[in-house]
Amino acid sequence: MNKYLDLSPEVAEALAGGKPVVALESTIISHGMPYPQNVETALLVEKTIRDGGAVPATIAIIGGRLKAGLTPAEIEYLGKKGRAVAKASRRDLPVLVARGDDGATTVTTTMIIAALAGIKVFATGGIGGVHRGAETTMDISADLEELAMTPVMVICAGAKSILDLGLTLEYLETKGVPVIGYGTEELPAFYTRRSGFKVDYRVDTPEELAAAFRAKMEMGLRGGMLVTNPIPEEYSMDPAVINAAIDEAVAECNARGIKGKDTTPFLLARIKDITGGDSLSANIQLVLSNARLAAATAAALRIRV
Ligand code: PSU
Ligand code: MN
Repeated sequence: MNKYLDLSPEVAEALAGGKPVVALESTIISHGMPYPQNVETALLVEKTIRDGGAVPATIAIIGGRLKAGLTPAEIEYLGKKGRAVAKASRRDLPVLVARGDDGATTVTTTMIIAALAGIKVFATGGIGGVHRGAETTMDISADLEELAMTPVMVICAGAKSILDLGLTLEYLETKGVPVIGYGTEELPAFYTRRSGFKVDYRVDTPEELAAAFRAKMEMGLRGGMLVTNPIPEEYSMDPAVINAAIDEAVAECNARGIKGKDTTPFLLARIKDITGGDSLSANIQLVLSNARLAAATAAALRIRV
């Protein structure tokens, strides 16, 4: 095992016994939601995965150690510290680890640590992508490069239209990342089920997701797979309301000159404030829905289909 990696006893036992395991990220806890809803949601997501017959492995960097599987006290610690925890992407790992610091893992670093641990399925809310205006800012999330190179299936609810969804899909196509719609032909836009953009393939069962991912691995094709699972209808938001909030948040971000790694956390927090918390409850529900699908898919991946 990698000398920088610590598996919790529960995760170590599950992996050794070939039980299904689902990775979870921690930036969604520290930077993606306010305290205490972030901690409540993280624990509820873990419970949902256990109820689905899999073992949750929440991933973070604590005291310079790469952790797969956190205790409730560690989740509380990250949630309370919130945005004071470093948001750790690929480029941040060397210094954070060498210094013995804490880091909240993004989709990128959660994929890296999941792969080191041997975990194949990862559930989250939304991924990073190509930002609006990237043709001048060059702000493209490292999440897309990680999907191109690291063998983990990421189950999300699509991407928020804080991003340029069309360019994000073009980038993923160039990098050879399959974009699958779960039960849909259309890329979901996180808070809403529709975006106007098509996914590469529609898949309707966890078994089909597992079979496609297994085929990719067995052919030796580098990289992961992106599964986009639309928010359950009953929790989806009014597109006019959410898109107005997103446009306002993006305009404010540009006006304030916010850049780099601060952009996404700023936008997420502003959208939540502008929508008066409605977006937070939609966010929580879509993460739970992704956790259910991930547990079923991790289970299907163990069985030959
Ligand atoms: N998008 C969301 N919610 C999130 C994130 C993105 O809708 O919580 C977080 C994830 O951790 C993702 C990261 O990997 O932000 C992307 O940050 P950036 O855009 O700086 O790459
Ligand atoms: Mn960026």
